[in-house]
Amino acid sequence: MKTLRFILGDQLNTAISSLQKCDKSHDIVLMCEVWQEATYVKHHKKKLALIFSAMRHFAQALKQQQFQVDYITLTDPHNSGSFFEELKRAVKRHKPNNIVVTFPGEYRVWQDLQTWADKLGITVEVREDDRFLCSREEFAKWAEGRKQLRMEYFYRQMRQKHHVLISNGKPSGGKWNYDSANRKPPTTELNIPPPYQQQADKITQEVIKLVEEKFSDHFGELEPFDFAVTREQALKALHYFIQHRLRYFGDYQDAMLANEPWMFHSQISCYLNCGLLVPLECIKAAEEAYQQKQAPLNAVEGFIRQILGWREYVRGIYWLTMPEYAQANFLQAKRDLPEFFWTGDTDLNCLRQCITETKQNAYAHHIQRLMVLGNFALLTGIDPKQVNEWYLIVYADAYEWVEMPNVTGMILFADGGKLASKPYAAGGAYINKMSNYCKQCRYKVNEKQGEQACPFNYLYWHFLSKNRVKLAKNPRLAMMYNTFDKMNAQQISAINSDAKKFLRKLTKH
Ligand code: FAD
Ligand code: DLZ
Ligand code: SF4
Repeated sequence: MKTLRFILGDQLNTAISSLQKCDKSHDIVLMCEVWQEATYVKHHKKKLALIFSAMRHFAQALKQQQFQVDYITLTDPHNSGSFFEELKRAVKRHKPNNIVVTFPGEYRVWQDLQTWADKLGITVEVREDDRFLCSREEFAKWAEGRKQLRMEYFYRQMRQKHHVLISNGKPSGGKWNYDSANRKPPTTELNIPPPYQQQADKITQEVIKLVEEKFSDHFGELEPFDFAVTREQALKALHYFIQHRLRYFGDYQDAMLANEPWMFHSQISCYLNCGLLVPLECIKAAEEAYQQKQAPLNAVEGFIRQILGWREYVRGIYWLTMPEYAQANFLQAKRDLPEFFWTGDTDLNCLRQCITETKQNAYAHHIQRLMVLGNFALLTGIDPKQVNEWYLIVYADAYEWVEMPNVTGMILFADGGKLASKPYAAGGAYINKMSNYCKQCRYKVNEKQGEQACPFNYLYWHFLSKNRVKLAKNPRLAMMYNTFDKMNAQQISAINSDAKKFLRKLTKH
């Protein structure tokens, strides 16, 4: 019996289900760099370098463990450019009895995969994606019959199931969620440790050259490239975070400072999402730090909630709602994405800062993605398809299963409230409170009207007013609509005229 085990580029872990019970003397592990995956959107150059380098290092590690690996590079003259065609060629070469693959991360690959068995005339066994703690079936069962799906209740169930931060059957410290303790504004005196950096070895240098040559028209800066590319390095990055940053993760989770792209965040999403790390080891490492009194509960719970709660929850929502989710546009947003999302060339300093860092690092932390970039896309009514594509391109951790619920559900409220109970809309005051961006901006955050006024201020009220029919019934927005209704005619007319002027210019960009 000979099995062909197909490992996709985001399944880079020897514990992955498709490698279980591998017969090293007969089975072949297939991995392939394919043009279709590298270009279905024009991924950030750093993301391409990360995936190709991590794939090549993983193949090398498998070979060292005596797996028989068939690795197809992008420049292999026979490379056909797609998963299916490469699989077909591999079947011809190896004549396996069957194929084993782990369930893929994206719907488009799943659709394709379902045709492989018939087209090849060979059994394709699809195994559970064990890079996650909650299976699609388990999530669907949890969601069944619920009027509303809310992350908080899902998260509590996951805490109990995996016995994380639970003592005597109760949540550690007495509360499930310490989010309210995690909103400290930043100060410039913060002593933020430098990020984890990994020097590029020979394999990575080759990949950097490849990306430079073949993908020069893709978004973003390729160098300096200092990502971890092996499991050992990714574990080092995780432990570096636990040791140096976790203790302040909670306090400054929502804070933003110019030229401090990482603040106290972990930078592990790109490793988790390509399989170099698995969620439970990250959660357990943080829990251990709490038990050893190396980090306070608000930090540890906050970090664990992101992985055990949000990460699993958004994946659950994705598989529960696809393919319809990809079409969602509850607010009928239609505006084209402004050109400056690609260049950073805008005089709104908060946007310029976040886009420039995104270009440099293929990274922005959560609040930058949510409350600056996302908030702007929401308030200006940008087409969800274009916003989704942008987020999928620009971040090294972006795969549709995680990117889409965050964009369609969390920032754009395009799913009508399936994922979030209200739109995350905010005026300039929020950005000013949580960052130092406004100090360097040509706009004045405290001004509400006119040429100098911060655009977020009037865009916020314009958004609420424009979408009144769809949003006014939301109890969490009642207070804001009350405030709006107390404004006088002059104020409302100024909001409309400033917003219209700004939006007209934005469209012309
Ligand atoms: P930390 O802040 O240190 O958090 C720890 C971990 O928690 C992350 O590594 C990540 O795995 C997980 N996590 C945190 N928030 C979320 C979330 N909302 N959804 C899922 N996982 C979460 N995350 C991605 O991994 N890929 C994406 O493509 C992606 N797109 C996003 C788009 C938008 C509009 C928004 C608002 C958020 C998006 N996120 C995405 C979630 C989050 O911003 C990133 O996971 C986080 O910024 C990664 O940086 P970090 O590893 O330093 O995270
Ligand atoms: C993201 C990515 C890229 C850029 N390239 C490849 C590749 O060449 N070969 C591969 O196996 N996987 C790649 N990936 C990851 C896949 O896109 C990912 O496995 C699917 O999106 C399913 O989640
Ligand atoms: Fe952004 Fe407004 Fe602050 Fe300028 S003033 S940085 S546009 S929030």
